[in-house]
Amino acid sequence: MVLDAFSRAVVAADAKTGALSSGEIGQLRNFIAEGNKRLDAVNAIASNASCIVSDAVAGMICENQGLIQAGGNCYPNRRMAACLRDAEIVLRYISYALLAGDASVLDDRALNGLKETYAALGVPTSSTIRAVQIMKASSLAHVNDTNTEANGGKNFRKMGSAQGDCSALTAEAASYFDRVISALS
Ligand SMILES: CCC1=C(C)/C(=C/C2=NC(=C\c3[nH]c(/C=C4\NC(=O)[C@H](C)[C@H]4CC)c(C)c3CCC(=O)O)/C(CCC(=O)O)=C2C)NC1=O
Repeated sequence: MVLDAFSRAVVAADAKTGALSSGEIGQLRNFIAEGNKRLDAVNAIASNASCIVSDAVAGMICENQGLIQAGGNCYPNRRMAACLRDAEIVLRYISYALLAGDASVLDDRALNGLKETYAALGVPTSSTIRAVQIMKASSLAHVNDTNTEANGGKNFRKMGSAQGDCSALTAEAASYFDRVISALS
């Protein structure tokens, strides 16, 4: 079931057949108070998604060129396209989870069964994890506006979001990338 921070609180309260506690309401109040930050973070990932995805897959291949040679899992073009598509799917579901403040959409719609699918198709785990790690690094840089021209090259783009304490949101976003990595490991 796909949940968000609010429906998750309702399900938890219903499971105890009780009302929402003041602690739970306090967490939701914080979720609302920090809402604009969250939307900025989601936008930082969503509006740079094609750059984040292509950079990560290119980096993964650069480090392991056997992937695009005969016998490699990104060869021929059909598999290269499937790989780019999968990285885009994973990043999109991570952005949904960050919007909802809950990992269930990522778990249910993208990760459920993915490890088994990849094993059946011979998609290499270590390479997939490497691509997710690069997407994590560049996504968090965009969220925090710490990306640099040296790494961005001619596509360099600063979000220019208001500066503030984004440590909790950054940790939460990081946890969704880590969740993908542990689901595939
Ligand atoms: C909405 C959720 C959803 C997910 C998550 C999804 C994943 C997914 N990835 C697939 C294939 C694939 N996935 C890859 C990915 C890669 N190969 C590599 O070497 C890299 C490490 C990696 C990219 C980072 C490749 C190459 C295939 C095709 C494999 C093949 O057909 O031999 C397949 C098999 C069917 C197909 O080819 O379309 C599925 C179901 N599909 C979905 O509908």
